[in-house]
Amino acid sequence: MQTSVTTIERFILDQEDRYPEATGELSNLLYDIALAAKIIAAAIRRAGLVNILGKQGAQNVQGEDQQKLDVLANETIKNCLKHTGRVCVMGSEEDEDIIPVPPESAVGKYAVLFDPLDGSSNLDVNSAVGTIFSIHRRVSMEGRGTAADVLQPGCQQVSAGYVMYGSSTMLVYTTGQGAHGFTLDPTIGEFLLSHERIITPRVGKYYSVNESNFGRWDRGVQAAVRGLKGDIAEGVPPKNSRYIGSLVADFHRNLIAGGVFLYPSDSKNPDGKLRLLYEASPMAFIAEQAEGSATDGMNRILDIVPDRLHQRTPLVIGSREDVGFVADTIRRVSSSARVSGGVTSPAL
Ligand code: AHM
Ligand code: MG
Repeated sequence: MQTSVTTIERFILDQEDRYPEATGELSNLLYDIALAAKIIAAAIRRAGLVNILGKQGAQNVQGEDQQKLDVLANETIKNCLKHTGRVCVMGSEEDEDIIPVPPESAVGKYAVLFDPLDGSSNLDVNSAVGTIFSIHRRVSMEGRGTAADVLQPGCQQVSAGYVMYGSSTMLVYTTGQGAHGFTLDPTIGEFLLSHERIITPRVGKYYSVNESNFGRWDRGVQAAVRGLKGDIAEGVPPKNSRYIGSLVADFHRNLIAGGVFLYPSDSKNPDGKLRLLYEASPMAFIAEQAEGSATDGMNRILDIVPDRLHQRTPLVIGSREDVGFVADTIRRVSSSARVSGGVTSPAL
């Protein structure tokens, strides 16, 4: 039996000790999120046994069916954060508008954005789902939080992370000092350090994309995906395909094993499908901290200045050289299509 372990609490405190000016508020906020993750993980484990799987009967603001666990996860995170005095405003995939903390609560200095249960269409088939979060320091000067506090570019994040509810529950986070992973030990209810300072391979084994959209992509994206398969002369050595349809699980696998995930725009989703503020940006922060990269095809994801809460973006993320190959191919094919009068979109 191992007697020396590093809990997430101890790890966060050790990191904070390097900053004499730190007040501990961010560390406590990260514990609040870890607590919410444990509650959600427990609910997901029980989901097959009690009748909480399935649709809630409502649609969320994106027009998608809400699953009961989506609702539970969303409420759990809000309840774990709103009375702590550490948060001024929240933004969730499941809520149309920003969520300032209630009037009776103390107002804190952080804005938190989250996708409470990403990939939830996988729940009914017992596959991995996740929670994604992004933390910004408030920029509004007084009162409860405002839209300006959540509408900040990803490069201003003070922390970001995700929780993957898979065969085990893992939490990966960064505060800008590397990306670190913790695995939940269900017997003691603690997240224990299992992946310190994750570095993703520069070139990956896998490419991950929903290829059923192939006919809806522009020629640049089609060429890039053919290139990843090793099907074109200018391509890379052939990669294996892996796609679950759960961003957290697809991203996590590629982060550890190396690979590139892409969700480009297509004729049905001209701005892409994934959300900038609580899906792409936090994952991009983790990817860069692990020496990977993330782009929308033209711009670094972390540089995009948002103008609305549920803004979507094309996303190419993962191993640095693979992301570069995809972006270069799209730009090259798109510009040659423009020269020859072909129709193609400027970004992914
Ligand atoms: P969700 O937040 O409603 O679950 O949607 C986001 C999910 C991502 O996890 C995943 O990468 C993507 O949608 C899969 O989309 P598709 O089924 O079109 O491949
Ligand atoms: Mg999502």
